[in-house]
Formats: sequence, structure tokens, C-alpha cells
Amino acid sequence: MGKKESEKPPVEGRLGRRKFLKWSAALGGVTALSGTGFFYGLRSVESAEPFADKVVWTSCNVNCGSRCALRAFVKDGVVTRVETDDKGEDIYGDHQVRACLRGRSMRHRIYAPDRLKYPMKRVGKRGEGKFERISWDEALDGIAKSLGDTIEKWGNESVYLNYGTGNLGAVMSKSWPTGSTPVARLMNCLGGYLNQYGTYSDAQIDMALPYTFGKGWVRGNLLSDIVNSKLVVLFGNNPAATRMSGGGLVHDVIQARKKGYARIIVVDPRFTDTATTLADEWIPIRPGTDAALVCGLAHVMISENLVDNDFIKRCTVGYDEDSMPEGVPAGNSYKSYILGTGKDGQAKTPEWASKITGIPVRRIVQLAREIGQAEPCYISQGWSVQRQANGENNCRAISMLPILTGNVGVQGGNTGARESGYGIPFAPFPVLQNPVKTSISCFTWTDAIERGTEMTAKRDGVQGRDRLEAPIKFIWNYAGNCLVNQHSDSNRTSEILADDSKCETVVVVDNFMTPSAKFADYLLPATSNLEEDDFAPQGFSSEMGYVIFAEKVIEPLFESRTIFDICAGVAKRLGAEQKYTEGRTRAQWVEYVYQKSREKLPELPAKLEDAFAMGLYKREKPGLPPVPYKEFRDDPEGHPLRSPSGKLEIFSKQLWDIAHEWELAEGDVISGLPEYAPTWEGVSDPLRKEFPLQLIGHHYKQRTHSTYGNVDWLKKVAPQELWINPMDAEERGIVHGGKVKVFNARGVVYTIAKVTPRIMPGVLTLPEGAWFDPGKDGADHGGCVNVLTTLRPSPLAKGNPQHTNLVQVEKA
Ligand SMILES: Nc1nc2c(c(=O)[nH]1)N[C@H]1C(S)=C(S)[C@@H](COP(=O)(O)OP(=O)(O)OC[C@H]3O[C@@H](n4cnc5c(=O)[nH]c(N)nc54)[C@H](O)[C@@H]3O)O[C@H]1N2
Ligand SMILES: Nc1nc2c(c(=O)[nH]1)N[C@H]1C(S)=C(S)[C@@H](COP(=O)(O)OP(=O)(O)OC[C@H]3O[C@@H](n4cnc5c(=O)[nH]c(N)nc54)[C@H](O)[C@@H]3O)O[C@H]1N2
Ligand code: SF4
Ligand SMILES: [Mo]
Repeated sequence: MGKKESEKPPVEGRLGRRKFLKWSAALGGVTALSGTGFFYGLRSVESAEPFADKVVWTSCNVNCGSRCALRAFVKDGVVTRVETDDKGEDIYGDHQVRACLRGRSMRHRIYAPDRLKYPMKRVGKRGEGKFERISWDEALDGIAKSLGDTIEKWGNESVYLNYGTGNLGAVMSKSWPTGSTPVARLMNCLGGYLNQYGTYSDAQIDMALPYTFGKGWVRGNLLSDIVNSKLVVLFGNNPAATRMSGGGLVHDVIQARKKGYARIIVVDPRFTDTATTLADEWIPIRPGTDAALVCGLAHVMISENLVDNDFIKRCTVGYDEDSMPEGVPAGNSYKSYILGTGKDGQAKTPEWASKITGIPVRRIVQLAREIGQAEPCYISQGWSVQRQANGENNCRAISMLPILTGNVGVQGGNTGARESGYGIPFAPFPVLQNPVKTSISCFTWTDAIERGTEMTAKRDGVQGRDRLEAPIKFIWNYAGNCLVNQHSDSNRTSEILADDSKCETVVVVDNFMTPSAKFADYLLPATSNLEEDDFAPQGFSSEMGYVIFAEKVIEPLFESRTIFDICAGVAKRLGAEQKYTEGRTRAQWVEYVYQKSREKLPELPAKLEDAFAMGLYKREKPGLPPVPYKEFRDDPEGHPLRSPSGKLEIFSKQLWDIAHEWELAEGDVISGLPEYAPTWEGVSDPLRKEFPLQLIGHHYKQRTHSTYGNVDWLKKVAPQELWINPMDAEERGIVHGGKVKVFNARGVVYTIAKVTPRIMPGVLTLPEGAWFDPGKDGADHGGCVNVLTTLRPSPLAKGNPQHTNLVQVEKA
């Protein structure tokens, strides 16, 4: 391999570490110093020799929306320290891709005591967590036999690849989208598998917003574009915690904040890290009520003539009675709905909105004026707003604000969607085609185990068929904790999985004994990404694209294997080895993918080893931030949208038809307009008499979902806690740091209270991703929010409504 950094000539000279630190600090080079290493701002490699034989570039590949470079110090085959990108001048556009607190604790993750060491087979009841050690041959023989038998008896549609984003940042060992993984390639060699659509991240917006903007992913202006905005309103968008990388979006906001003049308002039930550090104002809102707020704002905008009538006339349908699609009775336009002249006769006044959202009337009126007068105004939403039982309407509603004010298709404006990113292309690991076309929403797999063949297109959102042909009988769970931890209703899900007459085989491939791993029949130890060669292209980033060349840092720990080799082993046993490998080893595929990428990026070094030595390739985004939908805005007839009318569909006739054709459960709302839909377990559900508090579960800096959840350091810095407002706490005798019991009909969770005015009264949040730890008492002692979430899917996308929950809490 190429020259390691430690072999390169010293730049600062060979000073000792302490001396070097002192020297560098004197020059202002040290930004932070800790007992275990030093952080960014310090060119430390050349002083590394006492600690390491070599320093190797690697990456953090988890699903946090960012992607960071790590530099692993290795001594005698052991990682002794982990640092991050400290190269170059760190000029914006060529800035350092610095890791957050999680990536920097990678050493504690890969060497965690619960690391899986060898293949294991279940003994006892599924889910009990009892296993016996077996050899790789026994494991692969057993899996191949079960897989072959399942396909023969139930068909390929009974095999499911469960959602798993633990290694989504990789290329060779990619774990998500499930259809682009080595497991998908294996199954495609064997006749295929049941597909999934949607994501746990954004199922509802992904499905619903294109009914307004036309087919395909609805783009947003880059966050770097807020440098051109006058006002920024972030609905439940929290880049300071959800896009934490130095190469990620929080950095773009910080940069834009330095150069621009935009006022930033955060609308969120929580006073988030973004609100505390990057915003000018926090407007607390009750979960699931953003659509009601938008209605109240629209009422003011229409009444006070703050609407961009020219834009609306040229670019939209459904705003007033004159622009309605055919076949819809009178009184169904947006204006009729807002002004109360439509079917419900209710004017959506600020007073009406205030009662639902909890936001004072005068603040709603003022916000409408601010948005209506700011030119341009950047409105965006995170994905919590749509990860709700009424999420499809909430997300479409927020996009009404830029539509009403003509902020779509302008520099410094936005579509109301979450921001887009910029990136450079990198070749994928090819996975072949899935012959099976049937697909279920990724959230409905527990249903597909229980009542698979009853699931239909119009009731359960089955795609590609009217009805599922077979229940799920075999699950591949690679780099995912969605079996029980990240899916909803952990107790019920555990019951469904525990019945091995239903789903007959569960294969889990992971690094740790996670709550999901305990439900495996075959539990396979995977290499961590530090134990294999791979590539990691950028996550969400505004002004710079990059790729990390992540070279193998250490040999695979214990008996762990790469996912490629595991799948090749199964393929071999089922007569598909040649088709799977095409005669290449994993190392040869790494080379293949690299050379394919050079066709798109010819400036990369000819030799892979030189790329590994280089570690990071970055490219600044040329030009101004692009403006999505500008062509459409300028010339709607010449550049129509991919919607039935070619315009922005404020009223969607397609949704109106679906609402009339689908079989919807009581309380499920699909509507042509982005109406506020009061919902089950929402703010106005009578169930609040029993369970009065709304519960959300924000994405937390301690973990990326459940990954890093077993790291001692991180648990100390950012412990798992239930956020509760002092008013709600006092009423219940709950004190800060005290133990609490959170519960509803689905389960009980014990955790610690964080009593804080940073969460609004009536709302609790228990950050998602803590590890489910059921005790003998039937309660969870790990603080896992999914004990309290429901398996009931959202109406249209059949997505996970994991922020829509009612609970009670008491002192424990
Ligand atoms: N540190 C960290 N970063 C992550 C992740 C992680 O686990 N940890 N996960 C990553 C992944 S896969 C994803 S999909 C994204 C998720 O990104 P999001 O879905 O945007 O993240 P959430 O934390 O669920 O929600 C963002 C904010 O919305 C607020 N909120 C909740 N309900 C409502 C509501 O009804 N209205 C309004 N206005 N606000 C609401 C929450 O309090 C929270 O502050 O994050 C990514 N980034
Ligand atoms: N209540 C609630 N639940 C939620 C959410 C929410 O907002 N609220 N958010 C949802 C969202 S947006 C998402 S994306 C999902 C995410 O859910 P998951 O995709 O399940 O993500 P993780 O919990 O990070 O689990 C990843 C697993 O991969 C393993 N892993 C990590 N690296 C590797 C590797 O290199 N190889 C192998 N084999 N394994 C590896 C980790 O140990 C971990 O067990 O959670 C969803 N769940
Ligand atoms: S968790 Fe995300 S932001 Fe943190 S180091 Fe890893 S990739 Fe970077
Ligand atoms: Mo996600």
C-alpha cells in the first residue's frame, strides 16, 4: 500500500507531543484539548510516532445524514487513537470534514465489550437471547438450507430484507437502501425478494409532497442559500443535532450566518440545539399541529393581501374556485377552506389555530406578516413534521407558505421541503435486478409476517400486486436494529417475532449484541468498517462534494467477516457462486468499483493505493446555490411540472380520488387540500383523558439512532433522559434527575427525568435510539421510546408515525 502519513516528512518537526501541543497552542492552533487526544485545528500526525506505527484514513458510515473522515492511529494492530480531518487550510468550499463526538469515539465502539465474536445459532425461544457458538461452515450451511427451503415452499416473495442503515455510508458494504446491498445481490442471484418502498426517515413527505410538486423527489434550495434570504423559518429542522459533521449542513448554516442577514426562527416543541445556538427565535408548537399553524398564517396572508397573486395565478391550481380541477364539487378550493366558505364552514383564523397549536394569536399574526413581507423567505421542514399520523398533510401544508408568498424558484427562497445537498458521483457496487416487483411500505413488515396474504393495494399500500402472495417467512437483517429497537411497539413486535411458526428464519448480521440481534436464529459477526477496505461518499453538504477512501485499519476482530464474503458463502451453497462473485474476490470488486468511479472522476489517482494514502478527495461546488423550480417559475408552460396539470397542485385531484377509492381505517384522513387533520393520538384525541401528554422522540447527539448507543463515553456526555417541562413535572412530583415511569397501553419505560423549560408544557420527548432492555417486570429499563409508539401506519404512505404518541408519566 502507499505511504502512510507517519512516513511522510515532518512539517512541524519532530517535537514531542506535549511540546508540540504547547507550541501549537501558542500559535492558536489547538481548538480543544482532552486527556485522550487533541481535536481539530492541530496538524498532529507528524508527532504521532510514540502512539502509532501508522495512521490510516477511514470513515464513519452511520446514518446521520453527514459523512466524516477519521484518521485511525494504529500500534501493534490495535487502534490506539482516533482523530479526524485536519488537512488543508480549512477554507469554506475546501473545508475540513471533521467528525462529531460520535465518530471521535469510534475506538470505543469497535472495541465495545458486547462485540459479536463468532457465528452463533439460537437455542431456546426466539428473542430470549440464548445462543450457541457454531462454525462459519455450520452457519452458512444452515442459512443456505433454510433459505432454499423457504424459496421452494413459499416463493421468493416470502424473503424480506429488513431496513438497516448502520453502514449506509459505505459503497462495498452498503447496508441501505436495502435494494443496493450485497444481500440484495445475493437474493437477485436466487430469484429475488420482496421489495420495500419508503423509508423510516421520510416516508410521508416522500409520498405526499410530489402530489403538490409533481412526480419525483421534491428538491429544496441548499442551506448555503440562506445567505441570500431575509428570513428563515425552520419547522422542526435541527441541523445542529441532525447534520453535525464539519462537512455537513450545520457548518453551512454557521457560514451563511456569518455572511448573511437572515433572521432565523425555529418552530419546534423543543428549544433545540439549533434554536439555542443558531436562531434568533424559538416558537414552541404542539406536535402534529403544523398544518393548523399554516392555516392560521394563510388566513392572515389572504386577509391582509400578503399573497403573491401573480405567482399563484401563473403557477398553481386549486387556490380559488376558478382554478379547481374538473369533477370536484364547488367549495373545495384552498381559499374556501381557509376562509370558512367551504364544506366545514370553519374559518381558519389565528384564534382557531392558536387553540390547536398552543401559539399565541398575536404571534401567529406577526409571523404571517413577517413571512409575507420578507423577500426572499426560506421555509423548510425537518422530517419530524411528517413522521406523524397526519404527516402527509403536515408536510404539504408547510409548502403552502412558500407557494402562497411566491418563494418557490427564487434565490434565497425554498419549496418548504428539507434542503437538498451537493455531491460528486461515485460508482456503486452492482447488485443486478430483482425479478420480483412486489413491494410493501418498509414500515409494514410486521403486518406482512402476521397477515401477509390479507394485505392489499388499496388497504395496506401493497405495490406491484393487488394482494401479497405470501407472508414474510425469512428475514435478512443486515446492519439494522429495526427488528425491535427502531421499529414501533417493541413489545408487540417482540411477540410477533417470537412466534417462529410465522416468520421461520431470522438472520442478523451485526457488530453487537443489539436488541434486534437477540431475535436472530443465526447471528453473524460482521467486520466493522475499520476492518475492511471501502469508500464513503459525502452525506448532505451544501458547498462541497467529497469521497473518503477508507482503507482497512486493522484485521477483522475475532471471527468477523465482510458482508460480501458472507453472501458469497451462501451463494456458493445454493449454486450461485459464479453469478454472485463473477469470479472476483472482494478486494477485486473494490478495485473494480474504484476504476468505475474514475470514469466519472478521472482526476482521481490511477492507483487505488494512492487514493487510500490520500484519504480524502474534495471538490468545491461551482457557482451560486442552484435554484430548484426556477425554470418552471419563469415559464410554467414551457417547463411544466410532472403533475397532472403541469402546475403546483394546491388541490390534488389524485389525492381526492385516492381518498374516495382506498379503504381507510376510522380516523385516517387523505384529502385533496393540505388540510389540518386532527388525528388519533393527536392533540385533540379523547384518549388524552387517560394519557394526557404528547410524546415525541427526537434524534439525539449521543447516538445515530441506536448505533453508538453502547459507547460508555457518549452515555456520559449525553445521557438518555426524558425531557419534561417544569410545570408537568411539578404537578407529578417529578424532580430533575429523578426516576420516572412513562407509559401507555403499549408498554412501560423507566428512565431519568430532565426537567427543563426547553420542552413546552404538555409535551415530552424521549430521544429515539436507546437500547430496548425489557426486564422481568415486562417494562423497559433502557429508555427505548419505541415501547410507546404504534404499529398503526399513516394513511397514505403507510409510514411510521413515531412522533405521534399519547402517554402518561409518573414518579417511579
Ligand atoms: N445526532 C443524530 N443525527 C441524526 C440522526 C440521529 O439518530 N442522531 N438520524 C438521522 C436520520 S436517519 C434522520 S432521518 C434525520 C431525522 O431528522 P428529523 O426527522 O428532522 O429529526 P427529529 O429529531 O425527528 O426531528 C427534528 C425536530 O423536530 C421536532 N419536532 C417533532 N415533532 C414536531 C412537530 O410536530 N412539529 C414541529 N415543528 N417540530 C417537531 C423535534 O423536537 C426535533 O427537534 O436525522 C439524521 N441525523
Ligand atoms: N421512535 C422513533 N423511532 C425511529 C425514528 C424516530 O424518529 N423515532 N427514526 C427512524 C429513522 S429516521 C431511521 S433511519 C431508523 C434507523 O434505524 P436503523 O437503520 O435500524 O439504524 P440503527 O439503529 O443505527 O441500527 C444500525 C445497526 O447497524 C449496526 N452496524 C453499524 N455499523 C455496522 C457495520 O459496519 N456492519 C454491520 N453488519 N452492522 C453495523 C449497528 O450496530 C446497529 O445495530 O430508525 C427509525 N426509528
Ligand atoms: S455520526 Fe455523523 S457527524 Fe458524527 S462522525 Fe459520524 S458521520 Fe460524522
Ligand atoms: Mo432516518
